[in-house]
Amino acid sequence: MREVRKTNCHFCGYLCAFHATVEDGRVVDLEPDPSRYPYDPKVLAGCRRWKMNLDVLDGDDRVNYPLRRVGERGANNWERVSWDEALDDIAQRLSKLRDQYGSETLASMIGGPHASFWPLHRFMNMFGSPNNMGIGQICWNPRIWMDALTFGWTIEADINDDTECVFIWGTNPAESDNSLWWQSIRRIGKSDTPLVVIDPRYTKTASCADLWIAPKTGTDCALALGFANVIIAEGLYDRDFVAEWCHGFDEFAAHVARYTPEYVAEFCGVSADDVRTAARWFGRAQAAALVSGRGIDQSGRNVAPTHRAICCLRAITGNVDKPGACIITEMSDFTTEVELEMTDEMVPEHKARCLNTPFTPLQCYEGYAKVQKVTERLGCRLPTRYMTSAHPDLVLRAMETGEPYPVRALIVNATNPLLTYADTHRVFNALMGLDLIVVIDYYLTPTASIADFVLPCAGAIERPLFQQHGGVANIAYGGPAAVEPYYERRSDYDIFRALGIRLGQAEAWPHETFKDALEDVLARAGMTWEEYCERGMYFRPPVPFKYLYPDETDNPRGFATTTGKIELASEILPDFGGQRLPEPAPCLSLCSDELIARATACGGAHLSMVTGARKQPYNASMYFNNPKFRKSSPHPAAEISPATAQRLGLRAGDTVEVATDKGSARFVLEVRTMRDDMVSVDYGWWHPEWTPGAPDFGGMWESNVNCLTSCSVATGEPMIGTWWYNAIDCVIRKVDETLSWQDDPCAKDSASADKDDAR
Ligand SMILES: Nc1nc2c(c(=O)[nH]1)N[C@H]1C(S)=C(S)[C@@H](COP(=O)(O)OP(=O)(O)OC[C@H]3O[C@@H](n4cnc5c(=O)[nH]c(N)nc54)[C@H](O)[C@@H]3O)O[C@H]1N2
Ligand SMILES: Nc1nc2c(c(=O)[nH]1)N[C@H]1C(S)=C(S)[C@@H](COP(=O)(O)OP(=O)(O)OC[C@H]3O[C@@H](n4cnc5c(=O)[nH]c(N)nc54)[C@H](O)[C@@H]3O)O[C@H]1N2
Ligand code: SF4
Ligand SMILES: [Mo]
Repeated sequence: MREVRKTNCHFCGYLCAFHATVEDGRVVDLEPDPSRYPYDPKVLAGCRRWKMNLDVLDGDDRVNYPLRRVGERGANNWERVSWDEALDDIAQRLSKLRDQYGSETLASMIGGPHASFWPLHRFMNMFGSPNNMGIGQICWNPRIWMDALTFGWTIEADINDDTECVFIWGTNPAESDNSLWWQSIRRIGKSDTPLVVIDPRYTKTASCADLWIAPKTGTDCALALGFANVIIAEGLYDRDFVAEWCHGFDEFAAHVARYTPEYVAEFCGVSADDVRTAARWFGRAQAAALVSGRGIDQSGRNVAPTHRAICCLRAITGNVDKPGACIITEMSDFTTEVELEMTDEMVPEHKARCLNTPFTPLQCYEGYAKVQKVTERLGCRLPTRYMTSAHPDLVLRAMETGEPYPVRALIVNATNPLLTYADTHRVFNALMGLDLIVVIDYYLTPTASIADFVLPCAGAIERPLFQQHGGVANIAYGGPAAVEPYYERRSDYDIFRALGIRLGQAEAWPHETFKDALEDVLARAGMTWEEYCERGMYFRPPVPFKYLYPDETDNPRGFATTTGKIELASEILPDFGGQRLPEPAPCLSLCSDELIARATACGGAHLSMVTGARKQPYNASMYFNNPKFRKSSPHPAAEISPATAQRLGLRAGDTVEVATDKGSARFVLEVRTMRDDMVSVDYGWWHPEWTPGAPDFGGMWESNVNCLTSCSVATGEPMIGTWWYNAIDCVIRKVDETLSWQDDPCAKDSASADKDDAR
């Protein structure tokens, strides 16, 4: 029987809607669905991924059955087991480890927003472990924390016809965002509205800008304070808004007085005139929007001060909760993330085992509780598990040393930490020493190859999708599964429910299926599952100027901060060891004098490094199994400017080694317009076509930039623990070697072909 069903693509966070033609439970065709959000022919025409859906759905490299390790860890010997056998065995081993070491002996790891993570978080809460690690500290939390502490809640940029100036700061949506949003930036670039792009690399986004400012990496805080200096000195700030709604203006003005355009020009390596021009555009606009990204989020110690400085820039110009600038979001009408994860059910003794205390006083349960008291005045609560997620440095130490208690088991859900977490050598060694590793994934990734169990996950098309912004905005999108999971794959929800029930959590899992659970989530908002699937989303746009709403005494309700105003001078950050007023911090040095001397002695250089700048068609460590992509983008690159290439006698196509004291990796040199004092290095590269496991682990040691990075809590941001993926020093030098990437990716080796049967 042939039937057309609704479904979605999930090869990026945009979740485009599709029509799947289904025959006997199998998808035989997939076409864009123009009737549902977020259909746009331009997006689909520019997207190279969606046509992979059919191949991926039944790809011969997918893991289709639960696998249990046989023999040495990482030896790539597996036995196929039934779900009952796998889950019973995992539950039994977890119970035993819990009896022996306590429930905190179980840790978890997540990655980017590939799956709904609340089922894992619920499982961890019920199990009684605070040790969930993730990408929070370096991808989402810093901005959410600083917005919440400055404005009382988080904000979203609101770019529309009212917008008179746009700053795009440390983000390159041309490569990182397939969506309509990038199209809207492109339109701004073509219009009279001034567009400023702040990025040390001349990106495709920068090429649309009226002004490209290329600061030294990691100096953005000073640049933001420089903009504020000009805006205040030239009287371009919003006097009425500041007088009524900002706390600590005089203190802030005195603080930025020293950040003159000339001082900032020197500090950031930019032109003083450009600082003035950009500041004037921002200050004079009736509504100015600013969007920031990874360039700022992954700058270690600078992350909090830079976000704070940006918050202050918005506030002094009155660009908060204003159409065309940014809008303070609202909590979701549907059941919020914080309720779904059920952190309130975790007993205090278990929360007290959180390793972050006292290392990261904001990113921990105590810090969370203090902030909650403040934001709750206007009814808002952040998702607990993301905002308290455990610091990898501390959990790895507990794995390595048993201090302050042994962490012996790990669940890895939708992430490939051997490629994407900092300090690969350390992660690898810590994981190799564990008693139990369970990986839930589609593929035998390098990380899966060292697991005890690999559990096959159902993907988009095989499971319902409900993407929400961690419960900090009133939006969710997605749709239904078109088919039952192929083979024996299961959704993440089903896996955690089944495991939870085996470990005495039955009461926490009343809904038999993910769809039933989501139906209940939506019921709160008065929407049926059918309506949601019909529309492809739930959305209620936030209204502006909410601080003017009357409170119970008929006065304007203000902002959910300690002072009820936007805090230019923060009254709460010092409680967490933070600064009242934002000040830049020095960047991370990971190179010893000996390393630098060795590199320069053979013609190399000591440069600042940024890692992982987004590029199509890949995503982190994904899609390297697509032969077409590999043909068009065949090798991992290290990019330097033409002047630097000339200075070092390097040419495009040369093999270079990039190193820090942590380790080294090799890349193919590319030359592009960017600052002369830096190198930009790709991340995520491995060979899915190679035999998994030892000795090569999918080729992950060759060009893995995370062999060079560090997650040290001591050198990270002191309140949140954000480590550095950008603005790290490194050395680069030419090596005479051909890299494995020149091999044909379609030529699967025979060893891996043999293993296909087991999957
Ligand atoms: N040096 C450096 N490191 C970085 C970054 C950087 O810029 N530089 N960026 C950081 C950032 S921002 C992020 S978000 C992370 C990304 O890090 P990860 O999320 O670890 O990276 P991915 O390669 O996207 O890994 C996703 C894995 O999940 C699997 N997967 C996909 N969907 C699902 C699903 O629905 N369920 C399950 N169970 N598995 C699924 C995929 O097959 C893949 O193996 O990397 C971080 N690490
Ligand atoms: N193709 C593709 N798309 C992706 C992903 C992917 O892996 N591949 N990953 C997804 C994920 S997990 C995320 S978090 C988003 C990230 O999305 P974005 O935040 O847009 O990340 P990038 O595109 O890398 O842009 C970051 C920019 O910051 C610049 N930068 C680096 N250091 C500094 C600095 O010190 N100051 C300033 N001002 N700029 C700096 C870099 O040169 C780079 O151009 O992308 C998502 N989309
Ligand atoms: S834009 Fe993203 S969700 Fe849409 S089709 Fe492309 S990869 Fe899929
Ligand atoms: Mo991310």
